Amino acid sequence: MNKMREWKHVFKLDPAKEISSDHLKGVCESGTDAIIVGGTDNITEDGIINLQERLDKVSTVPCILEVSSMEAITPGFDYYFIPMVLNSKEKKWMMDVHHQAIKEYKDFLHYPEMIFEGYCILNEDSKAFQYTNSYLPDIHDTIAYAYMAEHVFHLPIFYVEYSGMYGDPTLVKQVKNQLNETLLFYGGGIETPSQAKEMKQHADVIVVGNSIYTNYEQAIETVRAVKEN
Ligand code: 1GP
Repeated sequence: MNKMREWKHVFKLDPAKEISSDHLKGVCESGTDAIIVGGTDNITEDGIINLQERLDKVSTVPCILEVSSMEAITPGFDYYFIPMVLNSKEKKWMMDVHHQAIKEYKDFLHYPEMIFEGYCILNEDSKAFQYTNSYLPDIHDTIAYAYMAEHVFHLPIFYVEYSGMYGDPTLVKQVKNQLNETLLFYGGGIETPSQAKEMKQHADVIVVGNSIYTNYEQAIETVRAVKEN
């Protein structure tokens, strides 16, 4: 997974949302570095398999399943990203669901394909924030979580998640200053090339999700915006 160190841009597709074949092909051929399949609401195995089959036909970049529920894990992805929600108030979302899954499936798991992410969810209105019963950390809390992701848990990814809302670039900058080994992923509210550029100045990888469905042309332009840097 060393290639991940070269990534700049990732699209995140939601299996519960409709996307036309033309747009799906456009996403795959946009020059993005990888495609994550993930979401919080109405995620079903059928929805994931359907999107995976469509991606298989057109994608030449790595396809990743970001696991939000153990019931909806399907084989055949290049990688599996497993969020550990550092700012959840419940240990369940940081550790217990993972513990249960490993207890049950450890003989079937292939570790190099599984990548654990230290998640810090910073948009109180997002589904993920509410679903995982998170609290809103301030900048000092967030920096300390980044420190823990790298130095305590040795996680390959620290994910600043503003899902649905454009976040604070100065926070992202300060978080980046904390990290040397752990990669910084930023996701949330990126709709324009200039927003993509702004966040990419600090984050190693930017993740563009919802705007694929709301403003496709601009979303595609975010790839070139960060690749030009
Ligand atoms: C969501 O971080 C991603 O998990 C991307 O966020 O959908 O707001 O682009 P948006």
